[in-house]
Amino acid sequence: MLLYDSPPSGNCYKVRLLLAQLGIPFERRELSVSDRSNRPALLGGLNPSLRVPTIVLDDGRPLAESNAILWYFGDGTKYVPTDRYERAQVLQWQFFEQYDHEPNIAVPRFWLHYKGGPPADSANYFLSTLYKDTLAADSLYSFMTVNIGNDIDGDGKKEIFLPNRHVRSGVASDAAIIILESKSVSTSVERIGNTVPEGYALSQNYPNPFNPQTEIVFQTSRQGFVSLRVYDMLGHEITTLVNREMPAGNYRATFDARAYSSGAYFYTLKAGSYEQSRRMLLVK
Ligand SMILES: N[C@@H](CCC(=O)N[C@@H](CS)C(=O)NCC(=O)O)C(=O)O
Repeated sequence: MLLYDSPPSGNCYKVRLLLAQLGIPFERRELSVSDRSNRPALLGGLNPSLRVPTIVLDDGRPLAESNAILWYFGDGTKYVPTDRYERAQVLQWQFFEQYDHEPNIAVPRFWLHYKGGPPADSANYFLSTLYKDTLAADSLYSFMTVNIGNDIDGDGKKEIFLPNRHVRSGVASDAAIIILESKSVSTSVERIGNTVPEGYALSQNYPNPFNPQTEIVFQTSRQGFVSLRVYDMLGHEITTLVNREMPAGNYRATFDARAYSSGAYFYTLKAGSYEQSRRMLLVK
């Protein structure tokens, strides 16, 4: 049995812990959580999301999703009850863990560990959402800043998460999180000149390689909806630079990649039926 594993991943830890508790031997293949370039070759065909944990059983069948793996090995042992209501309670906890805890607490903590530090320009952010309507009197709140630096809701502004660092097991009101949203669109797009170009074009970014900013020049020959998005090597969208109706013209977009790690990225311009992608290299 082979577990595709990553040491800092909480989802992987759950699987290693249960297998150890049950005394089930397994082999491990460690994958990096930051450099994901070997994932398609290793996990393609095993797990459509290319994520860890992914386990390959002795008979060759793959299984993904940490909680499905826990259920597979736990069922029939003391870790999964037989009573119908208690089984449903296990699922209740597992869905809570993936839907509420993992993205709001675990992932921001992970980013804090790997990226670190408060935003350099905190004055440019305003309080957008409080995860809990009211903070509870018996919880201790100390919000740590995690600059995820991503435009999560696609409105062109960056969000920052501030999870509470004093989270006690089983105390729901501890799981508070503040979301800050940048006041302005985090990337600038300016029109160059007033001419109306002939045809559509997307230029190679300049400078390239770059750190941390680069400029992407493009032209549109008709008024219409334009999107310019940046993707990582796996095709995951990491930010939206433009997503709006624009008059025909020449434009220069600035991509600020200080929140991202070194590597190759793609940017794609879509306008009407025109679509063009180019590659750029961030070297830190
Ligand atoms: N819902 C999945 C989440 C798995 C997941 O997010 N894995 C992370 C590590 S904790 C990963 O592989 N990240 C790299 C990537 O998304 O490509 C599970 O519970 O197994």
